[in-house]
Amino acid sequence: MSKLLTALETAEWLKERDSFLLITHRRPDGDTLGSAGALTQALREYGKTVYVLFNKEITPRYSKYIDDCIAPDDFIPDNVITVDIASVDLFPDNAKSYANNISLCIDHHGSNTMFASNTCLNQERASCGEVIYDILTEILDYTISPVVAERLYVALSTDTGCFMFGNTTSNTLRVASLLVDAGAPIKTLNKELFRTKARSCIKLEGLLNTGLEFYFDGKVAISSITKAMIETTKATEDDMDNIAALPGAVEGVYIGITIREMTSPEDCKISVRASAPYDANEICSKFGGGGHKTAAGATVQKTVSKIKEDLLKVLEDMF
Ligand SMILES: [Mn+2]
Repeated sequence: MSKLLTALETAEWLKERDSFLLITHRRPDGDTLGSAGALTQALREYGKTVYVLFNKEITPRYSKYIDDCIAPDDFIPDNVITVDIASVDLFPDNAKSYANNISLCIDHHGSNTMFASNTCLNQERASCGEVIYDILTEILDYTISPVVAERLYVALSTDTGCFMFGNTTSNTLRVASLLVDAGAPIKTLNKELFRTKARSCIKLEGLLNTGLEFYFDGKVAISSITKAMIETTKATEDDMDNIAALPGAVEGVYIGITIREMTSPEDCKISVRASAPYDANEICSKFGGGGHKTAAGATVQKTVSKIKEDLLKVLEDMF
């Protein structure tokens, strides 16, 4: 059984201990990396030894927020902490050996499986970065530095689509404004993260826009990304960072679904974005995945066309 800790108890827990290794999730996003980079920096400023386990899927977009945190190969931690990870299935391969030995899990996913000895979970928070913020502000003799503010802003802003997704709360905006006061350079960050796209990204989006399929009176849009499309456009992981939001951006669409071929035609990732009354987590749980009401995902060992068939059957029951 995992022990649930409040933000205050987590702050105390961290103060009493030292020598931490942080783990980020597979296909790391701005939230897991920004959270890990911020917590590492803050605890180092507080005098602790902290590193982040190397994650081979870190993309150039986020590397600058995490590069100075990466653990040397010979680092043996006393405490292993996960950030923004709902279950051990989301561990990168090189983190699997720690799976039964996680001292603390810091997360905001309602689907968290309580795999750690201690868990600081707040599913009211839009991002793990906000949970980290809650914890850091409970360390009374610590003040958030500009570097920590910048990294937390990366976490908050990316998990909320620059504060535009339905998960954004007054708390998200309040914390963001406090991060601006603490020195987060929002002009640069917003331009880099939300108003700049590589040419390869624009090309892939062009293909996906053309290929969009609509169902149930246009309430559902499905986008399929094949390996061939990725190869012809030379799209990178970075380019596809926010691609799951694309079908949901069409007028009248309540459920936007992206099916992407991963390592082989029979290895696909489904990403679902939904707005009320529909529930993305409910849809993805039918495929062994999960997440939030507004955004969820699953990995399925079937072809794109078979998954589409299965999805339409699940959706039929909802419409
Ligand atoms: Mn997150």
